[in-house]
Amino acid sequence: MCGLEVRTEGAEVLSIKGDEQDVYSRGHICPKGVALQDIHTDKDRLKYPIRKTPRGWERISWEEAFDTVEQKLRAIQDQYGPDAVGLYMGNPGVHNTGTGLYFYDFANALGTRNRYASHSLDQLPQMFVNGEMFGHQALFPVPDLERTQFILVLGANPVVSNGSVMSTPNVKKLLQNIRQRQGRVVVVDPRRTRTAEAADEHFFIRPGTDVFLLLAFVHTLFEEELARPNHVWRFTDGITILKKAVLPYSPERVADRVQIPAEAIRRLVRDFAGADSAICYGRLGVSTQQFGSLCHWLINAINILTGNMDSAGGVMFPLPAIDFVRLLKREAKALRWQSRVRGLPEVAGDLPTAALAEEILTEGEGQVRALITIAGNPASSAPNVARMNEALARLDFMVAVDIYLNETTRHADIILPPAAGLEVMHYDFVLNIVAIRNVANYSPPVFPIGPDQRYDWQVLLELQKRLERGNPLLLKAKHAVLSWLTPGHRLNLGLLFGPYGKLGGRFLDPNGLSLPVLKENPHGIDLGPLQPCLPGRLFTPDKRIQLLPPSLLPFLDQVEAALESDIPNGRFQLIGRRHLRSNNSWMHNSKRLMKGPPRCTAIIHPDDAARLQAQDGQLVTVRSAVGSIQLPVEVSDEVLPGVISIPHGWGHDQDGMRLEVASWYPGVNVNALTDEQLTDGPTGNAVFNGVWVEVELGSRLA
Ligand SMILES: Nc1nc2c(c(=O)[nH]1)N[C@H]1C(S)=C(S)[C@@H](COP(=O)(O)OP(=O)(O)OC[C@H]3O[C@@H](n4cnc5c(=O)[nH]c(N)nc54)[C@H](O)[C@@H]3O)O[C@H]1N2
Ligand SMILES: Nc1nc2c(c(=O)[nH]1)N[C@H]1C(S)=C(S)[C@@H](COP(=O)(O)OP(=O)(O)OC[C@H]3O[C@@H](n4cnc5c(=O)[nH]c(N)nc54)[C@H](O)[C@@H]3O)O[C@H]1N2
Ligand SMILES: [Mo]
Repeated sequence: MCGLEVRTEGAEVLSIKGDEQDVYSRGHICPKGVALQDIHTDKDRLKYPIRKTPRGWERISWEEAFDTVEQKLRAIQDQYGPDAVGLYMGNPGVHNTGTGLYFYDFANALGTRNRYASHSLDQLPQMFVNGEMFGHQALFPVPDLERTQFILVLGANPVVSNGSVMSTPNVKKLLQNIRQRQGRVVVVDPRRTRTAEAADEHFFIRPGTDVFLLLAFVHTLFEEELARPNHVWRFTDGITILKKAVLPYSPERVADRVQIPAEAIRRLVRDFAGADSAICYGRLGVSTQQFGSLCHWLINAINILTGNMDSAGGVMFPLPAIDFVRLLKREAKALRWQSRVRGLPEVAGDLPTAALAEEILTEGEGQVRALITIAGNPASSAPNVARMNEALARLDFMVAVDIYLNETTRHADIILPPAAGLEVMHYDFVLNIVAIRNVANYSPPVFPIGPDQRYDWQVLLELQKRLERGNPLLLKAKHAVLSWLTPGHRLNLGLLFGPYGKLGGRFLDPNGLSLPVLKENPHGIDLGPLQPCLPGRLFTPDKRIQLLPPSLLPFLDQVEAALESDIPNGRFQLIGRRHLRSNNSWMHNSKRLMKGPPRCTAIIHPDDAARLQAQDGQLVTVRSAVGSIQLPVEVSDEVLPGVISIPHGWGHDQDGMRLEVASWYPGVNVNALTDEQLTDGPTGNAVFNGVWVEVELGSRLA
């Protein structure tokens, strides 16, 4: 979402800088923005379709590629039914305007219930709780970072990640501003991250125990009568049952388990409740753990109980220029079907990715026999990659819409590479639903594409035309309309009829938005800070909020059992780590991003290092219930004793990949350790944090 100033000469990039005049990012840029140049010129980036043959990969025409995909996938669906073709959509899908605009039509046309996405490796618990409390999975409460007097950050490192479900450039500056206006920044994390360093206070927490801390937080709000109403209480039900539910969880009871003293928890609650405005914000670290959904539910409850939901300086709901939340209303459902093998739930049309491998590997009716991946790398990003690799290798047919030959796409029979990066236009219609201000910004493509290239939306539309079933005449008419509705038309319609549009919220207003208006404003249009909008924007049928959604109740019993269970002795708990110059698995082919000391290391505390007799740089073996890896150790008191921090997105030494720079710095894949059978109860979301592992010095294999 950073505005960029790209200087070019002919087909060459001269420089990429932050756009000083951008209404949102005001000149901010991170190293990945600059590295767009490397993606653009990367000789390994695919630009035309390739097919796997016994002699290796060979180039084929788009026509031939589409013909083959059509014939193979149709045959499989004819024989085994629509669900036999699986679909996996990865993270860059939401960062590519064309992919986002055409994905849902395509997915619906494919008609499979075996749809998977990277959000079940990420924020699905948050989405599920949004659905249960606010009636729509995509209605995210977003920190009003520019006006708050207090932010409590749990399991997020926004200084490095640029804020997730709080999309904003320059988080560091915004946190500094809070402190400058006498506000407070408090971080709860098993590791002293760069965000923790930028905070007033950092509490180390034992991984996976946030649910206890949050229960104790709510307990204390009630016990010390610190709850404070705002307008949201008028349409909120269940305060009394919540009070009863949290009664057993006093700070004194949970303190040892979370490793934060009871008095510190009580003081934190008092500070938070006493602030003029406050935000309880939790992200990936609390989402991808065993009680992810409960954590996000409690975070919402804390914001509601302290009068910080839908109020300035608290958490608020964006109203983007293209109201993607409203447009997705039809998709905002959950629990309509389950995965075949393990019965994991559907949310918003997707099944959890943790179920994908077994759906491919388990024979019988309803088995996934073919797979389409779009901008996804599950062989790197999903838990238990050994099993994922086994599954992908077993498919009858696989097609990848992707720009690289990597850990996942090497399993494909055909790769359909779309244009990307500087070649495509951009409008953040997805990310604006989680932005800290309402803004609208359109970027034209910097470069035209070559005659042999295709845009992502062209690829998806062509696949839809070839694979959709129904009355041929009706389909012909439908596809003609879809072909006429170019991405530009779609954006323009979304803007025109949107909340600020000339034909929508600002009817006949000459300043109302449309695509031409955005094109005249290359630095973007600021639509102002987030505004209170409840109960109007709720999607619950009765326009009320359930403070304790009934679907979560059964999982509270599991929390009680977990709190009473013993902790294994001498073992470590695994946590993840993001780096400013990495982006999940796919930006490691840029030399400029790969500079510096090795990053794929295991950080452990000096006490643990002493116990293992391990020194900086020595190899350790890390073993879990599903696999083991060897990597160099980094000794630092930035992590809690008993914690081991390993980044994801590495392990680029698999056979059959074509990523030269990445292969010089392969690292190892931490998801060889994570277990796809371990998931968040209500959603089936993957668990990456808090996984128990054993660590020993040396590279002895099990
Ligand atoms: N252990 C552990 N595992 C994790 C995480 C963690 O913290 N720890 N994080 C999780 C999270 S939050 C996420 S979101 C997932 C991500 O999971 P995925 O989305 O499956 O993986 P990515 O690494 O983002 O891979 C993106 C893919 O998109 C391709 N690509 C890049 N740009 C484009 C483009 O413009 N068009 C197309 N068509 N393809 C493109 C890349 O080549 C790559 O194959 O990983 C999850 N996995
Ligand atoms: N530079 C960079 N930026 C990125 C990405 C990237 O790969 N690189 N990925 C993008 C994506 S896909 C996403 S989803 C976002 C994620 O953005 P964030 O949500 O900010 O995620 P992380 O940076 O992984 O931070 C998670 C934090 O949780 C901590 N943690 C781990 N376990 C626990 C626990 O049990 N309790 C608590 N309280 N904390 C815990 C970890 O130590 C870590 O500091 O970042 C996005 N931005
Ligand atoms: Mo993510």
